[in-house]
Amino acid sequence: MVTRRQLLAASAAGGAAILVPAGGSASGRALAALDAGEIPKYVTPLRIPPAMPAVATGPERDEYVIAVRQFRQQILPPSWPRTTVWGYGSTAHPGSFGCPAPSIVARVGRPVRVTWVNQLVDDRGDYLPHLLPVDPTLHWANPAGGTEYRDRHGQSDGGPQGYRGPVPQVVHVHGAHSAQESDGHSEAWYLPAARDLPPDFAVTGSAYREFRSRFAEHSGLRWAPGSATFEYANDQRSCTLWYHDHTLGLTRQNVYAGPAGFYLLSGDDLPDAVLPGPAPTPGDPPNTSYHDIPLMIQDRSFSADGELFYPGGYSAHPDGPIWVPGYSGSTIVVNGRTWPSLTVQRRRYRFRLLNGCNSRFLLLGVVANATARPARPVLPVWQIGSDGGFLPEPVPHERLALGPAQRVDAIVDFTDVPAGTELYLVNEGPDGMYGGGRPGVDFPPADPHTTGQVLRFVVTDATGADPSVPPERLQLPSHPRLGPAQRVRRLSLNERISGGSMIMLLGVLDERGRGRPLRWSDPVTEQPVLGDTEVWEVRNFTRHVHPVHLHQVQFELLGRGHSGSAQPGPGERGWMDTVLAYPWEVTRIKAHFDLPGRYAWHCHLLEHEDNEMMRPLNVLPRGGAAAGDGGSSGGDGGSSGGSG
Ligand SMILES: [Cu+2]
Repeated sequence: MVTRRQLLAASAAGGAAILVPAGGSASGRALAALDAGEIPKYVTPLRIPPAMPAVATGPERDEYVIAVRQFRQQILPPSWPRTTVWGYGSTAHPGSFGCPAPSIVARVGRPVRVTWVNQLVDDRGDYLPHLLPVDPTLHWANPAGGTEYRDRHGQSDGGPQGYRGPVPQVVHVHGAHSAQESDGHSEAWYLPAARDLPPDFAVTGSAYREFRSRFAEHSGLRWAPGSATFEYANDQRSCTLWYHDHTLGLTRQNVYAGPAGFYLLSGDDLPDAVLPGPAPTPGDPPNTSYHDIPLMIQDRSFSADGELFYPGGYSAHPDGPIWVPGYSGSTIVVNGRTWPSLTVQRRRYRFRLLNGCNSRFLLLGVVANATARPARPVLPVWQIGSDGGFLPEPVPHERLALGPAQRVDAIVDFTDVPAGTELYLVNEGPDGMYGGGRPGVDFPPADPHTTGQVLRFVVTDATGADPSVPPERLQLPSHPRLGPAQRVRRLSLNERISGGSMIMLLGVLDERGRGRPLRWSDPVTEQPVLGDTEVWEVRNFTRHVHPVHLHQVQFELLGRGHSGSAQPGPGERGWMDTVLAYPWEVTRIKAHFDLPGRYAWHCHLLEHEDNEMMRPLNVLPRGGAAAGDGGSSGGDGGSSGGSG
């Protein structure tokens, strides 16, 4: 009998894009998918996440208490059903919960302390099960395994929704230079402090207790049950970060259910008014107009009743809900609403673009005709920054590539656009997996009538002068580049059949230059020494583009291409925490590791990350020898180009 896993593996092997049709069937509950083509576009204004209210702003730090809760939000247009989601908000401000959550507004050099509380409980304090089907057979948090079998493969009970127990959570601020105990390690999860936790369940992940002790040691503060307190030093450059869940083997569903927000770090950038502003700040009066706007772009599918749809729950197969190798939603959601509209004045706007999709790649442009393909851009998107801060100089893009988890800090200048004009942010990325190349040539672009559209701009006259500097004349702050590397690591991205599925694995290179795939629990190989700078050469042996993310660091891209020596694109010459590794290429990055302890590096296609495409990254104290395979000592390595 051919299992569904084998079918999925076969279609993955055939390079077919996304494998699972939206909508479901069988197992009694026939649930129609909502037809994305019937959802009216541009009928709701863009929601701009406000600033997260702090509970204290003392002389030493800002303090927040932020919970994740379940609530309903109007994501589809008004008169359509509301959607049950999860999202973050301040426990002191019940009205603050949203998808995306309010943005944490932080200053360089001023620490932020957040107590993150898992409040996925109902009114009586009983735990809420997941909104989406959960595959318990992956290597995942597995609370039902008890302390002995947590953070391991679990067992299926054959139910169509899989694991229905209390849901683990742990928050990672993506791109932050965080101490290990505050990084949101995948095995530092915690269940809600619910009344009815089953007594034999593990209530925390296997790393929680160690990190709780470390945090208590230097702060004197002990984490309460159902929570973790993390501190962010903000000792990095001004940049656009974001926060989201990072639970082992469950990140894809935890993020898809909604909880995510921006973490906007500023302070060492440019004098006021050089860049378009303002952005939301705490206590803004209503109707403040903002010219620095974060845009969290996500794809989601819905059932006919307006609830989130993610595949796996309605399988007729006795295996029950299963992991899928990738999923692209049928609608585009920006800041928590499908296809919103933004009225802009004839002036410059700064947009913090984030691809918050699980596995969809975006190729964005600003056009006058929303459905014409190839898209004909009418305004450049001026990129001024990447994940970790400003570029050396502004870069105009007609078509901007944005992989999952990547951010682009951008300026769009509407000054010369006649009032009354309607423009569109469109997407020519694929509706399935991305292997690189050009839309319309190497792959069909996303459906121009649905996922090929993102946001509408309606241009109006300016109500005041625009003091910001035109992007073509902007001088951006410069930052020193990293010094020479002490070590070169040769790493790999690999495909393997496992349990009937094609899965993706990180790994090292063997002595003959072949990929040697490794899983999350294999012996640690990436162990830089504290204070060292390393070059990582990541060879991609798969047919897919993978967004490779390292925790702790912002790195430099040195080169890519077959030998790793092709120059990075102009938009890739700044600091990054997530880099696109193209098929059959070597992606060469350089990073400086200056915090000791246990971290991770992984693919940020969340379906890949959740099924073993993640590896430990342990920074060893100085004095010990750098350990692990795949490394060679000395210099920037044999490949030419890009000493940085
Ligand atoms: Cu991947």
